[in-house]
Amino acid sequence: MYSNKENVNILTALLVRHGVQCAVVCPGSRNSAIVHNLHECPDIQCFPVTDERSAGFYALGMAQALRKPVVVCVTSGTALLNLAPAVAEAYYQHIPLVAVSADRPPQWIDQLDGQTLPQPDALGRFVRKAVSLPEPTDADTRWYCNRLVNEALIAARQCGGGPVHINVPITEPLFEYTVAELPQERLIESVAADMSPATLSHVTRMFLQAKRPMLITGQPMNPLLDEAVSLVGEDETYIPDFVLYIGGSIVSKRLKRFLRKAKETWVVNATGEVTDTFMNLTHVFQGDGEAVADHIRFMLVMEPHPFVQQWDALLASIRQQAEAYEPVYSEMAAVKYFEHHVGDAEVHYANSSAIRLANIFAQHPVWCNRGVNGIEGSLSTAAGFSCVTSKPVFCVIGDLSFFYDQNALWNQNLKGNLRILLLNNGKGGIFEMLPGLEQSPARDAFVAAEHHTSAEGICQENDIVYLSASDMPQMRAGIDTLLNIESSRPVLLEVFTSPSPDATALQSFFMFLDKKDVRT
Ligand SMILES: Cc1ncc(C[n+]2csc(CCOP(=O)(O)OP(=O)(O)O)c2C)c(N)n1
Ligand SMILES: [Mg+2]
Repeated sequence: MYSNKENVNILTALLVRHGVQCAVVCPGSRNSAIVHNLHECPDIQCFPVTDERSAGFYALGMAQALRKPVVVCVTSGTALLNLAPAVAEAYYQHIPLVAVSADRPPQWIDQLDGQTLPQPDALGRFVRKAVSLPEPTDADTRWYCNRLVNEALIAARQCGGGPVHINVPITEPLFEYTVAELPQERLIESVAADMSPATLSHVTRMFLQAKRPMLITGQPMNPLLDEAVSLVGEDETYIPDFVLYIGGSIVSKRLKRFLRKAKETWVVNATGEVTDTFMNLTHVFQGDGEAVADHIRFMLVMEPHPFVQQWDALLASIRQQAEAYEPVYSEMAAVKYFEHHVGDAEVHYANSSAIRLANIFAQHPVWCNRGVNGIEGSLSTAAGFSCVTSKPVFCVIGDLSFFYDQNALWNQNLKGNLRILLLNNGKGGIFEMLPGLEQSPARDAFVAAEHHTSAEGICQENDIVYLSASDMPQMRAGIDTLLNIESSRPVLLEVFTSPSPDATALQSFFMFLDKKDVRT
């Protein structure tokens, strides 16, 4: 039996019709009618997560894995505000996260009623669309409710996808489950326009005819480009005149500065928005950037371009040097060894040093919350991802990011396919690498939040298999175990390093490259 709240039933029926399969649900009484319905519905699987901030990132990870909209359902009040970080991340990653909040009826807002705040636009600019459903009383309001839900679920998938917010006011009594069937709801379908073949061939021709074209894709990573740009220095022969930028954010500041030297950039993205990252944008095309990139790569195989070849040779040579470089025991040594052995798995990297090291050593696409670069949800995103796949899911993460998001592990749905490589250097090691900051006596204790915490207790509490390593042989053996051990529960390897060898391993790598002068 379903709830007797009509807007909740219309919402549930339309979630099913729009293909939603998974919902992350958070505890609460106001949203219990929605949670009840989602659970009752045979087409939707529910995953409980208590901390809404973590729940939002769980849903983000699931939507990444499934490539479909995923619901996160919260109760009223601050519960909704706790979704903001994940929603902002989803906005910039173009992930169809559907935030569903229960609310009091509008007449009770700002009347000092409990757990109440103005909810309808609370997620502000970080959602593609926000709707607040009526509680239907007649055919007109029923139609309105249906239309609003359709509008929101269409917006979640339009223009490359993005988060939306559906606010659901529910009048008491809340707990009556008397409806046998969900209503037959009208589905409104939206069909996106493709980029025209003429536009595709125009963009491709511009690329191939340019003297020095460069394709920058939207992955969280641009493997080795940071190192390449540092080596190239002022050498004009490497500066592109035409950049084709396929959206997404770029990790390396150095790379961004370098691409600002190009004469012009053309952008292809799903929304058609102006993202003038390199300050030389002249054209924006609305379309599927990855499809354009694939087409250009295909054309380059048939018709190799000397400038692209020059860059490919440089990157291949740096790749060789990266393989040859033997870092001292450090985070870098751990990521290098891990990437050497992980094969083609789903790997989530947290922000800070982890993703920077992935940029050097990973030779496959990786996941990273690079939309807004927050450190707060990486573990939850990987955990959510792991719940909806049977493939192994790895999360490579620094200590501050890990302890911040430890609630991700407080979850009985986790399975043995979640594997965590925790790089514990006792602080935000990244702050060791910011020239000038060492002059501040506040650096270690207050900016980098130095600590002596280990994950062992957290693992014990949450039934996570715990491994640790404090030197090179232990780290290698630990990673071998992390990659291969059979386990029905998640496994975590905590690699203890110190920030100063972590920093020197990276600096020596750049010096090693410089000496080799890998330019051809
Ligand atoms: C929500 C949030 N708060 C603060 C920051 C700023 N910040 C960026 S990196 C970093 C340190 C991360 O430390 P850790 O996870 O230990 O990684 P390490 O730098 O040691 O590799 C911080 C605090 C952020 N990106 N996001
Ligand atoms: Mg750290």
